[in-house]
Amino acid sequence: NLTFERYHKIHDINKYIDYLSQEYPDIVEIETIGKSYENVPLRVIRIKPDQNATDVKAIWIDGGIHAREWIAVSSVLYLINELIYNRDSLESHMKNIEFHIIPILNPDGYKYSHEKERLWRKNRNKQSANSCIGADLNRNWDYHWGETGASKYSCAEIYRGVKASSERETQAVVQYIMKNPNKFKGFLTFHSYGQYILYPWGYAKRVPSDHKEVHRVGQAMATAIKKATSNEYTVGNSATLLYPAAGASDDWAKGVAKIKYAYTVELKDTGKYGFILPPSEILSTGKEAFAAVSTLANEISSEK
Ligand code: 0X9
Ligand code: ZN
Repeated sequence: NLTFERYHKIHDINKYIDYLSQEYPDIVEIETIGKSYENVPLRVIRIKPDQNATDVKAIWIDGGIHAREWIAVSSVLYLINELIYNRDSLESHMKNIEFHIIPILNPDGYKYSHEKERLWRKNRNKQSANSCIGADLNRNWDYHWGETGASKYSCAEIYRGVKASSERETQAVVQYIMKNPNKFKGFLTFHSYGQYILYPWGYAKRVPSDHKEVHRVGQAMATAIKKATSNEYTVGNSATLLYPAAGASDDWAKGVAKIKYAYTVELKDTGKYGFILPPSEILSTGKEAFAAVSTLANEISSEK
């Protein structure tokens, strides 16, 4: 089992995931959906719905697309743990939801942030001999790619990559979701920090036509978080609340895969520790992530 008292390296996370799939083969399934630039397998953990569930709907969850945001990884691991071990106490309507979860979408960057540079953000792609390393995986998605808030310079922290979907990590997710886009009703990507629940669009200060419902569900997630830990999360349109940034995964999920409820959740904190959130915050932040996920699952399962 995994402790939530410290941040873990990829090797230990993989052992934990292997253990889960061996111990709970009826509930947990693992699929390798591709490889990172440095050939690390990208593994999706599927948590299956109740055996006799009808009208099954899927939710996508990822963490660790940005290397230094360790709390996103630990929170996704925490919620996997909850979904498996507290299965019996989950609200009944959650039982027709199938979760597709990837705790570390950017394993190369994650490793680098552990071993070399704590505040590394991008992946580790060596674009070419005379360029800087790494593309920002959250500027690489094929929806309004390369517009505002993304850079064409390889040395920039928000480098968009050579073209839309140029990175293997992006490609793996795109391929996986696009095999069956209609079954996904929710998309949650965990980041840090700021305590925000953000929804599209992020490429411009513009909202989709269904933004009222999307906002309401976002607000319900924030209310559940508040109930769980008394922390405040602010809900709103990404470009307006934060800044315009094109090519992020949430915009792709909504714009291309047509997943109605797509959110970026910026976890703790609001700036005191920022990316270097102390391990003592892992458990409570995990609870916040789980509160958000169960609220979204409930909303989605009761929607026609
Ligand atoms: O800039 C980002 O990629 C995200 N913030 S972070 O500090 N974790 O890097 C926010 C992305 C919000 N979504 C869109 N702009 N579409
Ligand atoms: Zn981020």
